[in-house]
This record gives sequence, C-alpha cells and structure tokens, in this order.
Amino acid sequence: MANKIKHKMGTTITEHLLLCEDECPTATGQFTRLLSELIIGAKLISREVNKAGLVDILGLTGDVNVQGEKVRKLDDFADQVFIWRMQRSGLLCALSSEENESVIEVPENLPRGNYIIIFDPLDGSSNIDANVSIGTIFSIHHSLGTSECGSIENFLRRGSEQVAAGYFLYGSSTILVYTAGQGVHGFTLDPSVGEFLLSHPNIQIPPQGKIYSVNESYSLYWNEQTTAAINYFKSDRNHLGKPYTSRYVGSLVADFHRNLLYGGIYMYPADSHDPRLSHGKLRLLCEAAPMAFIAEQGGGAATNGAQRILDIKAKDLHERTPLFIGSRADVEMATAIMQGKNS
Ligand code: AHM
Ligand code: MG
Repeated sequence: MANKIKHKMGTTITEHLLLCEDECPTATGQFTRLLSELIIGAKLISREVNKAGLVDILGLTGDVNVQGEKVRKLDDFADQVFIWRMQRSGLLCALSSEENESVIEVPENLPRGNYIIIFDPLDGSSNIDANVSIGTIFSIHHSLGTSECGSIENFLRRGSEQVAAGYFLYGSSTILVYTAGQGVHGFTLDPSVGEFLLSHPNIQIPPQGKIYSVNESYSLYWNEQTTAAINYFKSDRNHLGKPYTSRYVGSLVADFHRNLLYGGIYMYPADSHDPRLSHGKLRLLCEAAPMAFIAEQGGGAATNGAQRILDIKAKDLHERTPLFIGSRADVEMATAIMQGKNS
C-alpha cells in the first residue's frame, strides 16, 4: 500500500490523510479525524513550549506523578490538553496517559468512538527548562468492544495490534512522524501557515548505523551481556572497523528521531542496581510499543534484548521494558549478544 500512494513534498497532513483514505477502502475517516485532533493538541503544546521562559510555565507543579516523578508545569499542561481534546473527540472509547495511574474514561454525557489511545504527553520533560527537545508519543488501538471501554484488558495489548503510532517532536522545528501500517511519514509544522507539511515521505532507517545512544553513566549497574552488547558498538570489531559515535539527548523522541534519519541504535537496558529500573525505565505501552511500530515500519527493529517489542503482551498499564531500537542490523546484533549468541 505504501508504494501506491504518491507522496508529494509540501502536501498538508490533511491532504495526505485524505489521499491515504482514498487508497484504503476500509478507512472510514474516523482515523483522519482522530489524528487531526491530536495535531490541534500538539500545536497548542508547541505554542506553549515556544513561549517557555517568557511566561510562568517552566518549573515544577509541586505534584508527583504515578511514576514517582516530579510533575512539571508543561507536563501537566500537555496532559490536560490531550485529555480534554481526546475525551471530546467522539472518536475514543477510553484513554490512558503516562501521567495518570488508571484508565481515563470518556464521561457518560459525551459521545464515544471505537478507538483507544495511550500517550506520553511530554516525553523527556526533565529537559524542558533547558530548552532541549521534548516530544509527545501516541499509540492507537481499536477498542476490543464497546462494553470493554474502560477495562484494563482493553489496554493490555500487544504492540502488533496497534492501528497507528507516532510522535510530535518539539525541537528546532515541530515535527510529526506517524505510521498507520503503510510506511512512516514525517511532517514539519510551518508556523507561518500553521500547517504540518509533508517533509519526510516514506522514511526508511538505514539498515546499519554509526550512532549508539545510551545513558552510559549507568554502566556500573549493567549485567555482563548488556556490557558486552554496548562494548561491541564501542569497539573496532563492528562493520565500521572503528567505534560508533555516541549521541544521547536524554529525550527518547529526540534520540529516536535522529537515529531514524541517520541510522543507529538507542538502548535503555535493565538496571541491576535500582529495583525500579530492573525492567528498564521506558514504558512498554506509551513509549516502547509505539516507537517499535514506527521502527519496524521504517525497516528497523526493536527488542527488549530477547523478544520483539511488538510481540509482548502488557501485564500492567505502566509496565516498563528494556529497549533496544533502531537500525535492523544493529538491533539484531545487540540482541544476539544479549542472548550470548555473539560477542
Ligand atoms: P519521561 O517520560 O518521564 O520523560 O522519561 C523518559 C525519558 C526518555 O525520554 C529518555 O530517553 C529517558 O527518560 C532518559 O532517562 P535517563 O535520564 O535515565 O537517561
Ligand atoms: Mg516518557
């Protein structure tokens, strides 16, 4: 399907979605509307992010979220914007946010739809106050049924069941990258017209990269296999015959986006020291699974060091997972080393 659609640079996101609908007989227009709602939310967040420093939106709210992390004002703003828009869209059955402990229901008096969405409203938010790139990640599924709307089972799904996934990157420009299973497409917000324009059609991650991204300061707490996998990229035994370049922003969206375009591997392994990180830090449903869907659609791969991320069935709304994601050959090599099959 990806090859049938003609992607013209500069096409607006709305034109692109309508074109995709024409090519896909089962498309009902509901997905186009859902993405349009997400885009309005992202534009509002982008506007606030760009004002940060000028208005009182930096810093902490004084609250602590379900993950035990301090909530920043922009985190809170982004969460509220998406919840408000999504609940009123008439397209969702229920939703879930990284910032909220339980499933968020659509109030009885509002219309419901057939989708569920899981999102991280502002990923990498510890970077906000220093003007470093941050992002919003979303994962969309069909609801299991209307009676299942608010049930936890509706959300404890395999990544392979996703209908669509994507992210907004609030960086030097604001970018939307999404997949609905027909390739990966990137759009850049043109602030002069207020539209996302197609800038990166059919993104394909290079099969093998030159960049590795990991928070190396935790190396003391990695197990032997993790150390061996990461040492491979730092050695001259790899395809380059010299060490990969290290790049780590500390914002998953920014690190992933760079590697998607340039090739490479992002790793957030398990930590044997901190019990909270014994399964890694990143959340399976709102971070790893959507990024894995994008990576695979772009020709890349994603594993937890043993298993394909998209095959993992979540057991908990806020379940964490180790993540190895990026260029296919790099992820396969890291996974093989983690499994003791290569070193
Ligand atoms: P967040 O969703 O609370 O912002 O946490 C996730 C972020 C990722 O964006 C990033 O890759 C990672 O945490 C960085 O963690 P660390 O500072 O441990 O390297
Ligand atoms: Mg996050």
